[in-house]
Amino acid sequence: MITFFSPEHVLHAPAYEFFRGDRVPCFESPARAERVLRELTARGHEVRAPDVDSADALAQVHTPRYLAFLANAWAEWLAIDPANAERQPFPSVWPVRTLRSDLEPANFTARLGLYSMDNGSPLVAGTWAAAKAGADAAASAARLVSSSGARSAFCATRPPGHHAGADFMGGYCFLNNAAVAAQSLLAGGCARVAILDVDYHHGNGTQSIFYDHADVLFASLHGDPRTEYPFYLGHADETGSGPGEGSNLNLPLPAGASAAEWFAALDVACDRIARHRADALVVSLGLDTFADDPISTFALASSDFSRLGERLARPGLPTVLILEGGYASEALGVNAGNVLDAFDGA
Ligand code: Q9C
Ligand code: ZN
Repeated sequence: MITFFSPEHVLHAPAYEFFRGDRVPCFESPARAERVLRELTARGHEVRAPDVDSADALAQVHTPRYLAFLANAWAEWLAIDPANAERQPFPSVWPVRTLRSDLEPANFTARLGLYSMDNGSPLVAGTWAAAKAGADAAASAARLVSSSGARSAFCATRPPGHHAGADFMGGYCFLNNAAVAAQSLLAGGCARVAILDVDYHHGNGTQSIFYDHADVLFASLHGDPRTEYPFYLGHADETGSGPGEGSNLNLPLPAGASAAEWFAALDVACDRIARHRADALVVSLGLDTFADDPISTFALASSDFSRLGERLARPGLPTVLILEGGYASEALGVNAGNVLDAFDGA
């Protein structure tokens, strides 16, 4: 299948994030996408630059004031002090319960907190350009499968997207690429879309964006939020709201779950997707379910990613696969390649 890859991803290369109070090198690094690109190229996959502007889809997925903040954030940060060019901004205050989030404070750090769910999403000069190019890749993949008859397309995107909500960043994510793909598929004529999120972490942003939509099913298997990030969403009792009641399926698994448990949950998610009668499938393809992932606790082997690819092809739907997490950089290319090659071969 064709892979969309935006070289601008390298513009998002923050120096550090926080871990237990210390600054540590970012787990979400440019090396991730480069490993995937190298392996897919070696396996003979065609790689294309994005050729669709995601602006229309982004305006459906995110709020105007969040998009404006993200696009201008670095310029505002520099305007405070030119020496900020060498510093990473982090939020330090958030509008939690009882505080107002309807008003935008003038203060930059206060707005950064308003538009963040955590302090784990470092923002740098090129973040907007990299994230926008990733969203363009998602829109490009959606157009390819909805209008050219292609069976599938992959986006080797970073930064990832599934923790980003309508008006907030979080968990290394800024723009919700999977939501952009789903929205683009709807705009391209699909009446019903299913999103399957197989990242280790619950895709809180994607769930929240489509929570009251009947036409978009969100199904996710992930580490139980009682112990795993993002902690505050992803429980089994979250089934959708209003018209979307019944169109959200969470399958939390205990930390340390085996590959057998994981594939059993995958079957449950696929059964639900079959009942949704979707016209297209979006896969949030996190690879942090890998046994050697440095921040996750599931146990998939590289060969299990072939099994996943074969399983994803079974519904027979036009499918957009989008890279989310996965931090064992050395194995990332092989694991992504195994999913795609098994999908193509099924
Ligand atoms: N310092 C995705 O996989 N917590 N995001 C990291 C390590 C946040 C993961 C803790 C994990 C977010 C897209
Ligand atoms: Zn993840």
